[in-house]
Amino acid sequence: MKDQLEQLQKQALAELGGVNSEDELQSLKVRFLGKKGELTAIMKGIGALSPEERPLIGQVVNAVRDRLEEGFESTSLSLKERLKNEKLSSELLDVTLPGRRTPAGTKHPVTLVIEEICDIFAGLGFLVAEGPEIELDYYNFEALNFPKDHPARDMQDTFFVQDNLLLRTHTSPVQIRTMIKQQPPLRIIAPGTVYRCDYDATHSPMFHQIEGLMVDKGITFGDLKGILTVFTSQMFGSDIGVRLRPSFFPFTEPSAEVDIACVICRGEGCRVCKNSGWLEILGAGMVDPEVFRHVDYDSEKVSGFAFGMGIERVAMLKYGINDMRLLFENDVRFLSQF
Ligand code: 2U9
Repeated sequence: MKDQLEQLQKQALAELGGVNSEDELQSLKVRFLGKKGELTAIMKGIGALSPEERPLIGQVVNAVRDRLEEGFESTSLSLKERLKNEKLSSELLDVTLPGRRTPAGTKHPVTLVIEEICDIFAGLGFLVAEGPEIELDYYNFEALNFPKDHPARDMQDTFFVQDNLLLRTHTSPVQIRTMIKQQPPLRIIAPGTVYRCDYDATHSPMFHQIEGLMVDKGITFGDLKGILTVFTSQMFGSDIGVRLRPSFFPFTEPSAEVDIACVICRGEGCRVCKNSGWLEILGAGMVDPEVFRHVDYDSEKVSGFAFGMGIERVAMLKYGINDMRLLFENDVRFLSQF
């Protein structure tokens, strides 16, 4: 029996040397020292020994149990230490390595142009005004003096939500709403998204506009020309040529279309300006008295000018983009160039 016990101790200590995890250690302990383990199994034979042999073997059993318990305890400690060191070295962090860059977004060219134009007009004392994109027919057409049979009011040109409700076709209703709430003097610009049924290389069903409105006593067409000249020179360069051509809009009288000298050929004639040397960038005019009547302004006492421009068109000219659809395809390789 003594041999058996020594053999068991040898076997257990040998297996302890190969333990690699807490689980293995635990099951080894159960196998050798557990209630149904190998040591208990050997001890069951003690009853069959002679009374002289029993205390001697009892001592050996105790010595083997003590030795094994000590072995399990020290293996458990060294295993914990080893696992901790392995974990630490696998998680080793080199704090001297350069950090990973988070890819930063860029502003959309339309946003850049809106911000630039708003900054220029802010410098001229204009405040930014905003309004809803889903608009009543009244604010979008009626109050702006569009006749009932005007083609813009057709379903082919305007997205109707309901009978009297539509996606605004310009930001002009913002100025109408502002005038209803506020008395002159007024100096506002209204940037925003607008919608029209139109789609090709130079038209998108969703696009952006900035419109401006100035109303006070004694505002003249000369004030309009002055403000627009400051704007075009700050936006396109102080030496840029500007010309006004007579035009017609239901909401302004007189009205004009504003051209700048072609930013590509500077007036020489090229493909972009269709050899005319000029690029149309704005519409403008003196606010029609009929519009003032709708917002209860007295056109005998005050007058005003208004203007409007399409942002995508300005962005295309400024950045040399030849297809408006590129602005809305959301290709980051394109958008991150501006
Ligand atoms: C009120 C009164 C008058 C705004 C104006 C234009 C001329 C104009 C176009 C430019 C290109 C629209 O995006 S575009 O197609 N706009 O030509 N807009 S005057 O006149 C107003 C606005 C509001 C109450």
